[in-house]
Amino acid sequence: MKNLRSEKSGKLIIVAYRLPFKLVWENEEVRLFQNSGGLVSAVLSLVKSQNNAAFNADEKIQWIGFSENSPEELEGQSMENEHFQAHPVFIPADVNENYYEGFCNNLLWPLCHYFPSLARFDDAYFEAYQTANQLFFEKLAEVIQPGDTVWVQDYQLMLLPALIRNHFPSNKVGFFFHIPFPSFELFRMLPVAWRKALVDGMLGSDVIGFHTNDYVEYFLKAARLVSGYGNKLHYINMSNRIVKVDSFPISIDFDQFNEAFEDPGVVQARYDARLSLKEKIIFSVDRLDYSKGIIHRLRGYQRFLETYPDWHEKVSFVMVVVPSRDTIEQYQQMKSDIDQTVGRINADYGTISWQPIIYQYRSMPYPELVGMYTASDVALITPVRDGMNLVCKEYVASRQDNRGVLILSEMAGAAAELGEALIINPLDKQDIADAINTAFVMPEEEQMKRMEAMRQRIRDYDVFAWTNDFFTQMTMLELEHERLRQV
Ligand code: GDG
Repeated sequence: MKNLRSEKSGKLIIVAYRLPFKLVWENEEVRLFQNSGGLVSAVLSLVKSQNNAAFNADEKIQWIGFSENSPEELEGQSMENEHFQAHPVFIPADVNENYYEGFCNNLLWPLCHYFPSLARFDDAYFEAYQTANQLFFEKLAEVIQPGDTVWVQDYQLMLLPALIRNHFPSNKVGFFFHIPFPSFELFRMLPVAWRKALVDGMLGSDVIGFHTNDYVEYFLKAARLVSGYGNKLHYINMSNRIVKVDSFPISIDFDQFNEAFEDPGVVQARYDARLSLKEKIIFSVDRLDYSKGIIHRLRGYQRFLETYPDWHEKVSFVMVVVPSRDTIEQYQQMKSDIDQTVGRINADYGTISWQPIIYQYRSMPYPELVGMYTASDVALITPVRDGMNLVCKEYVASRQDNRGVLILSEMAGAAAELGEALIINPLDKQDIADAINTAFVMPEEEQMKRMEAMRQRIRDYDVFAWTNDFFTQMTMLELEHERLRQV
């Protein structure tokens, strides 16, 4: 391909619900402490590689997001570090409650994860969602200049692309949706005006990205049925411009996980785990969320203990659950269901010398996490719905030794890419139980064959390839727009 770099490229502006920085006062100025999230390192790598035409990599990346610090605290402060400039958005507490906890987490999250019975429809939620999207837009309007590229993230900001398009029609806008876009039968449960606002909001973008082709298809159907826009080969023609809708399966920093295998902290954690646990180790880690299928996993493990008694005393299941959204009632209820189920299984099967489940309700430091990934015989990943699921990719990337078996739910976006895993239906206890047994008796050569194939795929399409892919599409679309302007 010809050099796509355009002289006019401006800066890159990312808008996401949360700023990926902690803003902390130090020596009379506010300093940014960067989170080590995947998006941050992916974007940084784009800047470092300097080979993308969508924006000017010499300029600092602008990041707009909600900050828990108060406006007074940050008054008059310029917040930047070597690569980023942060622009906090202040959302009044009452608006944020109806917006983030309400519309986002009590309505969009359950609906998109196929839990319509948990979805709460409240006019105050939608009003707050509009207000909050407008607040993000106002902050963006202070920063944006002609030629800048905006990359909007996720379901908290579905109205933002159209706001940008209406006020700054010539800027490039990308949008990425990190959770499942649901089938139309679910999406249509939203009130007519809301679903139209959400679809039209997203269609303000030039490129709209999802993790899988299914989500792309579902969105295209919603665009057709809700807003009347048909498409040709994933291009939606909006009379004066084109929108490209495509799948970009998010990934991880493969090298980081692969190389961690030999880190002293990881080696120690692996050694400790093997020493203190039984001969077969199963591991899982996720945020506390009903979409992650934690209860289903426990039921599957219970069925495994019931139907495969030969493994009693020989297996340890280490289950890490990271606290999340625990101010919401459903999450508190779920936590207590999990606690009870773990207690019951340990009480029914445990002995003086054997605890079937080792359960931790707190996050794990990184070296221990990779220590567990690399010590375990099985990663048991059973979401009942998951946009992608990065934990399974991290497990595979960590297995430099090509050992271990991934058991993966067919409801995770990652299942579309990781066909060599043992794919299970998380609602089917017996399926989970049989898969655990199959994994335990799987010959080493087969483990290695499956693992190598999955590792190669993630190595080839890591998080840097993902970001690069997205921005290449943005640039190609811009060239197409230029071509159309000339005909
Ligand atoms: C959303 C979508 C999509 C977790 N516990 C610990 C820990 N983690 C890290 C994992 C992984 C990340 O958190 C979780 O990522 P997931 O992708 O599994 O899940 P969500 O948070 O639900 O993310 C999801 C994702 O967005 C990206 O688009 O894949 O479908 O729901 O990186 O390693 N890290 C450490 N200790 C823990 O205890 N150190």
